[in-house]
Amino acid sequence: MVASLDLNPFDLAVLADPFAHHAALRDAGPVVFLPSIDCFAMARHAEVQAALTDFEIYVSGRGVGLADFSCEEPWRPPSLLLETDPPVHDRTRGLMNRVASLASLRKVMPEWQAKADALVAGLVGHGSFDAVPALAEAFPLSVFPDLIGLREDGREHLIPYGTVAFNAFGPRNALLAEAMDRAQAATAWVAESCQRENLRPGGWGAQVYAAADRGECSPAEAERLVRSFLTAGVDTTVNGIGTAIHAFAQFPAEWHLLRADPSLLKRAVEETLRWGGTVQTFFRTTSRDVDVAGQRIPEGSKVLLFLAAANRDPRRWSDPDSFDITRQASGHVGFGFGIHQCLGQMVARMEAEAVIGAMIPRVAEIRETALAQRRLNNTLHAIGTLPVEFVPA
Ligand code: 4MI
Repeated sequence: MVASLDLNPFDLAVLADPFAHHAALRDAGPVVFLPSIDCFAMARHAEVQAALTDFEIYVSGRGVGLADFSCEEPWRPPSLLLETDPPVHDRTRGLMNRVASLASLRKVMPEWQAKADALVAGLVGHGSFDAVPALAEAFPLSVFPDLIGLREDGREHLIPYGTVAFNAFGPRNALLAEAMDRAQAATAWVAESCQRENLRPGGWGAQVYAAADRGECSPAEAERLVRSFLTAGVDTTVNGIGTAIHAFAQFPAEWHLLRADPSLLKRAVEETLRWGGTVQTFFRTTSRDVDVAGQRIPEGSKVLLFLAAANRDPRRWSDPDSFDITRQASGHVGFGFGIHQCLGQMVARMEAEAVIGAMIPRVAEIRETALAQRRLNNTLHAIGTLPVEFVPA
């Protein structure tokens, strides 16, 4: 018998403090049933990683949110990466891997670092400010749209669009309804921005259309693949960077350690990915009956994978709730695992390294001047405001 747990992961109180509920989820068993949403769930690192690895049983093509696309209408045409299984997934992913190359990122890194340096320099010693708009949003918005080659006007729509998309993986609750109401103009802007004529030559968007010209996908597929960049690439890094700054504000000893040894930067970024839990959860759907640790999950079940709980599973990590930049955090599932593992992970790491790297020589102390506030979201552990002061070095 699979243990049942009386917990609704999309209750506002749970979304406000998800980590408080993870131990109960992990301790209930390798698999638990959540009657509140009629889904199975896994929250231990070993089982989450195994499910993400087994893409044939735990499929994505029926949606990676609560809705089962085999019987419910998706809120938008499904992603050709995230919500698609092999063989189509492997073709689209291969094409996108070639576009989102490390070589093209290395080329822009000096420019990104200069932008981060200037942004941080302008915030140091100016008293209290909200690090969410001033840094966590400002930096990604200053580099990512240019990388894709988006038009200049309307880039402010990217964040509300992401908010809808990540809420839409959950139930049709008030969070989703409110995000939808706010994002009508954003949805139209994103749709237009994915069209070939609106993408600058040389950007990643134009390169997806170049792949279509070579016959690697159709023009209609190219349009939808560009949409993946716009959906996945902004809200995630905004909240990841916000969470990283918040982590260092809460753990000043780690900030001092990083300043004393900047060679820890990459390790520190990886630890923020493990500890932070920006992407809390994703679903899969079982393509057939499956036994997990002797417990049966029937075909067609939605399985909620708690990535953030896996990343703090004491069965896998020692002292998992402590933010420790010297630990070996690789092996976390913050970017997922297996064939769907984050396509943009190097972009995300490079953005975080640029911002934190800019802060290291300039910011002696990160002081929280008021309590940070969350922006509740069905998928993201999002930060709404982060009032801080950067004490100059
Ligand atoms: C993991 S976040 C994410 C990834 C991909 C897409 C959206 C969100 C997409 O639209 O392909």
